[in-house]
Amino acid sequence: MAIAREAGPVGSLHEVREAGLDREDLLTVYRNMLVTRGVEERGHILYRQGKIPGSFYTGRGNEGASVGVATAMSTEDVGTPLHRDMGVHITRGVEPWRIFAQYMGRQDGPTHGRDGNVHMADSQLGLIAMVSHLPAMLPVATGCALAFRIREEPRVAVGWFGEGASARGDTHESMTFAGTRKLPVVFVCDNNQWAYSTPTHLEFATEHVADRAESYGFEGVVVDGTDVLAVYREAKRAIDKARAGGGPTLLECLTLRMEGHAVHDDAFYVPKPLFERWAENDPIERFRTWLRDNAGLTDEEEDEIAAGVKRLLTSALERAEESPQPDPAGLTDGVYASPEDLDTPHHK
Ligand SMILES: Cc1ncc(C[n+]2csc(CCOP(=O)(O)OP(=O)(O)O)c2C)c(N)n1
Ligand SMILES: [Mg+2]
Repeated sequence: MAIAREAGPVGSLHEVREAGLDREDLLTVYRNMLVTRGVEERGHILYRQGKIPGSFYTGRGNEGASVGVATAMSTEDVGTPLHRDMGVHITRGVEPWRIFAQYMGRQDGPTHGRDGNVHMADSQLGLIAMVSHLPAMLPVATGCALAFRIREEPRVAVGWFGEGASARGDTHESMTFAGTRKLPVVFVCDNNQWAYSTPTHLEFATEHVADRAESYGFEGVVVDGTDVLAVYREAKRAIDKARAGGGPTLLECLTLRMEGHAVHDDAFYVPKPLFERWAENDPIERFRTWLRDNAGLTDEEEDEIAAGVKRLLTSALERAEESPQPDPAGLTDGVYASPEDLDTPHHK
């Protein structure tokens, strides 16, 4: 039996306005979702053209969850998005040409060619780059929240993790620590029902990952991750609560990973009917229909937005292709912190 609160869908435009989004914001959310998918689709083509070294990951099916949470964050908040969360980078303002440059290991990617694929983030935009070890970014997000508390800054940290990574000790340690200190952190679980080829019933024995929150002393919420507005509403509540001193929330966004773990994996182990069922809940299609039914989205507006996204991505690809390979002479630049970098302001 579920312990976490199971959040319902968002109904009317009125309800969305109450949650803080006007019509212009809604169109921006829609556009960000299209850009997110477009970046990954074009990235896939680059991969097939042999232009991307290493592997290639996408978050297809997770656009509503990633864009929804990032839309609820304030500029001064920080986040640690993972490999399914391209929508966070896009919503925070990372320009697509820099993402393509990153994919291809070029100088103008956020890591300047030092790391590959989605191991990137722009710290100027409040994002901290992921490392492979999952969920190693949860202690980092929790540490950010502790720093905000010590410095008395009204900021919130958002830490993402997959449902598979919820089995690791770092998840437990982060949540115990954040719960006991009531830190301003929101834990977002991208529950896409698979951890590589392992299904959820072999990952955890509760109904929801968010059911665990109560035992850490904070609220757990499960939301349909294909409903961008419901995700936004729940993320906003959790972030506002954390900022006001109410402590952490564990927000679980339920989706299905609509592709293989990465490009090398054809996901033969996922039952076909499951894909067919979740394809009917495509987050972009779902939101497009909602906008038409509830916010008067017209054919002209839709065409204009789609054409704008197409132009953006085409010019982004051209610009990224012009970005040079990094100079081998500077291989270790920016890889190791200097003593000055480590001398953070609150230690002075
Ligand atoms: C500590 C650790 N063990 C194993 C891996 C290899 N690995 C990378 S992704 C992945 C599956 C993770 O599943 P989940 O947390 O559900 O995230 P998803 O990929 O489904 O978004 C595994 C096992 C890793 N990166 N880190
Ligand atoms: Mg998973």
